[in-house]
Amino acid sequence: MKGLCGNIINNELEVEELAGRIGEVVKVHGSIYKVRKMKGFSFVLLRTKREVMQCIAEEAVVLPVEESTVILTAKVVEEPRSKKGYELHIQEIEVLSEPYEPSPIVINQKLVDTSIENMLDYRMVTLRNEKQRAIFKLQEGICQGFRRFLESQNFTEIHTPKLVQTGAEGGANIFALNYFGQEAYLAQSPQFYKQMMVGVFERVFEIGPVFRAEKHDTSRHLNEYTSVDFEMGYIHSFEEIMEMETGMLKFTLAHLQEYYEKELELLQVKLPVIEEIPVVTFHEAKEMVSREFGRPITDMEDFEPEEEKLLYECIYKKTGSEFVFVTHYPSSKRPFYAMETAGNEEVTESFDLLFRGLEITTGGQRIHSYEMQVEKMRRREMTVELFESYLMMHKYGMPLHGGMGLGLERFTCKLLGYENVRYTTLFPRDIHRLTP
Ligand code: AMO
Repeated sequence: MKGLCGNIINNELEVEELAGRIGEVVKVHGSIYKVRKMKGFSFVLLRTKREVMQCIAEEAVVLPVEESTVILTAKVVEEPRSKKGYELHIQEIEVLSEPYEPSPIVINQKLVDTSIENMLDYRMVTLRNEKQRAIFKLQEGICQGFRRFLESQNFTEIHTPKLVQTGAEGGANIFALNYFGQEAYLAQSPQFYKQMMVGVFERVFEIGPVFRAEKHDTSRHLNEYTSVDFEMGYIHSFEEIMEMETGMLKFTLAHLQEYYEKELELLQVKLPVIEEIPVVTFHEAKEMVSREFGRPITDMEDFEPEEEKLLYECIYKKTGSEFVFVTHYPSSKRPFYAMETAGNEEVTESFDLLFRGLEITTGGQRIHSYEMQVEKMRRREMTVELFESYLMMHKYGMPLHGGMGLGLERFTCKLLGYENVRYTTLFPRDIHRLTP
């Protein structure tokens, strides 16, 4: 143990430091992931923070059971056949802790071969599987990319309340709760607060939990998800938000390529290439899908999930892009804060971003004028008084502004090629699940 001010907390080495230690005897800690007994020796896989290390133990070494946590004393031996160019020859094993009983689910094969329900019931152990945990290491990389990009664009990171008095997004999917005898809700999004903070910092972002009481069991809805939100002032049009998001995605994909190669390789992820993201209006998109696939348009106000997939097919065929911006959504389908298009109140200065056939982002320009906002709320027969504190920012002056919200689990899901957002959620909350 070094002194309290030292920058390391134990004597063991990090895996990254081992390459420069060929021939030395070192100490490393980790969990016994897998033991494979051979003739006269064993292969021992040691699970460390980010890597699974191959080690060799002679027959004389007493091996602890899998999932024991240990400190190995081992010699770093050059081994050209190993990916890392070396392997560890174990000399001694100090056992720090042992499991009470073995996991009922096999976690140390390439895949966790069980149903999604079982996988989630035993999430605390199935996440230890090398591939399962790589999903969330990549998710870290995605957030890191977003954050670094937004910081480079002078956005300030904020943290807004999740216990709120009014819903921001409308609709029935809001969780109500009793707040000391008063009705309160879990925030559906940081919408109101990120807008307020534009009046303070001009450019803000938040990566945090939001709550949606989704009553249906679908592969794309969670009841709690991580929303990546940004909001920026002094814009001229909502297209600037789309540009900023495009920049953020490009930066993040490059970030993953540079710093998360290990996980990309392990999960065999093919990153999409973004040159320019095609843009179509909602109206054009509806007609395109109807024309190309001979489908009658049944709902002129919204997309059906199937239509989003077909739109993706069309756009991909025409342009090679796996992303598409759909703009000018009908006013009736957008929340009350959305800015309507000048001269056409039926549509809004807003967009969705679809990636591989799934909506991953909603964004747009917001109403900044107090009169315009109050007038729109009245048109919608909303109780304006309930939104008094939200409206104060409009009343006391706001710049033209807009922003977007991206569902982290949905983006990760599509990026890694999964079909269900539960695979890319650490501990999903859905209508049937509140544990673990
Ligand atoms: P919206 O409600 O469209 O917009 O949500 C933004 C993005 O969040 C993701 N998302 C979900 N992910 C998982 N489970 C859910 N139940 C779920 N619901 C939504 C989607 C979606 O595109 N305030 C606006 C954003 C803005 O305009 O800035 C908002 O929340 O990826």
